[in-house]
Amino acid sequence: MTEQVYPVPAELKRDALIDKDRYQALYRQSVEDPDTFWAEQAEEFLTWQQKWHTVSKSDLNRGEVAWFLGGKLNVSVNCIDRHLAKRAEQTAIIWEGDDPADDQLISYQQLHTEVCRLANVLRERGVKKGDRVCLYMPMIPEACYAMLACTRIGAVHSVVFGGFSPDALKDRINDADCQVLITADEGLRGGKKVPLKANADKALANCPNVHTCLVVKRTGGDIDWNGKRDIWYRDAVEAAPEQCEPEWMDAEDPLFILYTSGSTGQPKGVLHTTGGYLLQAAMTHKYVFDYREGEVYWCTADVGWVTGHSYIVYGPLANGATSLMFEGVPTYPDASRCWQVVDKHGVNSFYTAPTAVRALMGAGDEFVTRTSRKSLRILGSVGEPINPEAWEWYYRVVGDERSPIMDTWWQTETGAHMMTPLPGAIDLKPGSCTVPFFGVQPVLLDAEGNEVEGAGEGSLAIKASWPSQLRTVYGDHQRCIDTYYSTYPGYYFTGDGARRDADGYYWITGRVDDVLNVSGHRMGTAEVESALVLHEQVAEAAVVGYPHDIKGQGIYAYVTLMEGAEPSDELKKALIQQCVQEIGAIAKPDIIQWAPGLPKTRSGKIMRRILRKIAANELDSLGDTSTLADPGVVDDLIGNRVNR
Ligand code: 6R9
Repeated sequence: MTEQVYPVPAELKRDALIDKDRYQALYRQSVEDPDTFWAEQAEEFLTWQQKWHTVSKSDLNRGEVAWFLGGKLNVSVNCIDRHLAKRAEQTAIIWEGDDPADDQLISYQQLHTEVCRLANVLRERGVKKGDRVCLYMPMIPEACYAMLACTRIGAVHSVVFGGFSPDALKDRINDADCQVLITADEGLRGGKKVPLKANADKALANCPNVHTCLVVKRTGGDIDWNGKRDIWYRDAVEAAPEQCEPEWMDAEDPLFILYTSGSTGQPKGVLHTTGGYLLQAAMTHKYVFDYREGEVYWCTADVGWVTGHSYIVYGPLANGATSLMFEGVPTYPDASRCWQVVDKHGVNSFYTAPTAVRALMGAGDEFVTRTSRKSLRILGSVGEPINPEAWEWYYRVVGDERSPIMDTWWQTETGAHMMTPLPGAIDLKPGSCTVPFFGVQPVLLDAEGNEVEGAGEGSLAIKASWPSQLRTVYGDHQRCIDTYYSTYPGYYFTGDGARRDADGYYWITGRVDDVLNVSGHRMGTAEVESALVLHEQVAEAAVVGYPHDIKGQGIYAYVTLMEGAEPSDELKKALIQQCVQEIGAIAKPDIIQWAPGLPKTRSGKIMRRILRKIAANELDSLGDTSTLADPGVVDDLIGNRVNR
């Protein structure tokens, strides 16, 4: 890792919203007197219908967290209505379609009408405060309308990424007991169609409680229709009134559920609530991107992930910003697309994932340098550690050495940025997410659970509650406690490891649990393993990550076949298909190695450490293998490694 320092550019030092002194003063206040600090921010950033009586109340030992108790507000009012007096005609959403000729500008006034009408449709279909609504959507404005329409009437949305399979969708719908699904006929990405309605039909065959499926016509492709359940989105919305009274929500009423992967079993429904989440999403959006009125801001994430929730929809719109939403992929029609979009719409901040940066870097500088990009002011990175080489390229070639890179570390569970530079305040080191945001108190814990002082390395935990913290795992608070609060009592445990240098900068070293990060998508090794063992010829499977040039991590699967089953290329294909079917294309193993045996301890536990080393080709650091039940399997696995 390089330790080169990139100081704050002079211009930003002068006029960024937060400079170094202000960062230090505010940070100090935020940890010494958090209630006063957050109360001031909550007044500044949000519009409340009724003020809170208690700023915060938390007990991390029991995973109990609450902010702004007694306060009442509505998210759609904060993201739309309150901006209308000043910016009814300002663009709220710039939609850029998959096809470069396809785009649309949606003003705050139009957004208001769309959201209110859809909210009325949902109410008419019987959706009430607290009910769950599932969204399985392409990246089209209706995804945004649907999220906000839920918030208008106090319904809890659960967005399922459009790349997930029918099975994965079914599990998520049933776990949250959603009774309404909003989807589209087909999605469009990189010129290819995604059969969303067909997938939804398969899922809904096993979701008996879903009575309504609203369908947006995106491509006009052929789809099946269930007259008792399916309704065309446009028809319904056009017949609905344009005004809709907002439901005033308690600050602690649920806002959304978002499923994410952990180290064991089924994905967890991370639950966020209303006031604290919106506050931290808005505040981080403004300060991390140094957002100024009238600017165009673009986050390339999908709304199916938390980054899309907080930084396409809620943070930017709460700030009255112009948020760009992109339907396509960075390499279609070619690797110049992002920079063409930047020039076309005059984008000022651009926020993406390292995997996209690496893929574009691989395509060559020419795709970038043939565009102007002079509107760009701030760059961002999220989802996984950014390797210094990709960082330098992003900074030098994309940003012309003008735009600082905000490497933002956070999680679905944290709701908003937790460690990140601020453009005018924090000098950068490539590969480091630098320092904590206001109110965030990171600690590194050693194997005994003691806090590491000064420079050092350990498990990354957070010592005090922050407003956008997850409140529970939907329907299973014990699982929330077990996952996040019992490893190190009194702390929130992130699942990441990190190093802190002598300047107090943090460097995320990756997950310390069995969670993979493939192209910035989180996936449990256990999920992929369960998909593999569903195949009748598979006896056992062990999945690990290995370093991958573009994706960050690739999926390496060791598969033990049933007695009598023969390894073959067809079987490999069938196993890959099995993962696509059970989870989605993001879960395709990159490498499958046939493993007659797996390295196990005498108590039968698979020693993943060894499998990770073999997959990474790090054979001199296998460590002690003598405690294995059968040390011989290691030689076999090494001998039959798959070349790449
Ligand atoms: C926002 C998001 C969370 C996990 C997290 C960590 C990794 C995210 C990172 C990063 C290093 C960054 N991660 N941002 N690692 N540097 N800037 O990605 O949420 O999908 O829940 O993933 O991603 O391992 O624990 P989520």
